[in-house]
Amino acid sequence: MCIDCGCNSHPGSAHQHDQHGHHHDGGTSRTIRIEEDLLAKNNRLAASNRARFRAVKILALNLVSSPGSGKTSLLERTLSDLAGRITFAVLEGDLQTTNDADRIAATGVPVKQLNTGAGCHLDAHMVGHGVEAFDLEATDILMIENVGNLVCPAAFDLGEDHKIVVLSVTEGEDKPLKYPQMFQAADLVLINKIDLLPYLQFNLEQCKEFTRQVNPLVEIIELSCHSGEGLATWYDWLSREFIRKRA
Ligand SMILES: Nc1nc2c(ncn2[C@@H]2O[C@H](COP(=O)(O)OP(=O)(O)O)[C@@H](O)[C@H]2O)c(=O)[nH]1
Ligand SMILES: [Mg+2]
Repeated sequence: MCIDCGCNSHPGSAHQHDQHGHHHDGGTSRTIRIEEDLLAKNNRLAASNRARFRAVKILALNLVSSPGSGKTSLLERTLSDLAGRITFAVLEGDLQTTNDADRIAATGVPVKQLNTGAGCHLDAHMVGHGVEAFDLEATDILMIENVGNLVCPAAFDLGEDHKIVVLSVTEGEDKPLKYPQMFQAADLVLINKIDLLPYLQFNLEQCKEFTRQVNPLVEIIELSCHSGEGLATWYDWLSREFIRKRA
């Protein structure tokens, strides 16, 4: 934990607190050391999660985004539409409440809420314990909905196969440029809420261009959880990655 602000994030030696409105004076080698230890510990636990998921051939996906981009909506749609074809388990990360877990439970899929209190991201330790609630042998895909923000979850490996950014069209097309670490860490970007495009000034092509500027290899799927447009492409991606993992 950072001894200055009590935040569990800010890994690495390039320690900046700008997003919290304060800064370090450069003499905080102890802070940096603690963070390095924390990250190293997280990476060890993530490797252990990954080995566990590999042993039972689970595809593990880490959904990251700003709050409200539609992560839980996407899960609700996906779990219902693919029911009977793919077996899911879901970990729900939020600071407080079991609201999202309750929404997922309504689909009949096993779910566990992880409340981080003041923490701005899930870590590998929480995920390792969280999955103890599930029958992993009977699970095909583990969905992890991370805490909503485009900063901290980028740096914390949970043992997932892929990070997936959900970006909604109401957030503005420049977010990949403003939060490049998150978009660089992702293998897939889902641009959600395209049903709202007629009402917005959102430049979809420019958003995709900005995304590829920071991550040339990333895949991009445009969709709407409400209208259902684009969901078939997302399901194809899921099936492809699941088959790949099983092989
Ligand atoms: N118009 C529209 N609204 C959506 C779509 N997906 C989600 N929403 C709405 O966006 C809000 C936040 O969704 P939620 O799934 O809770 O976002 P999360 O915080 O990322 O989990 C809710 O009011 C949803 O109904 C979509 O495709 N189109
Ligand atoms: Mg949610």
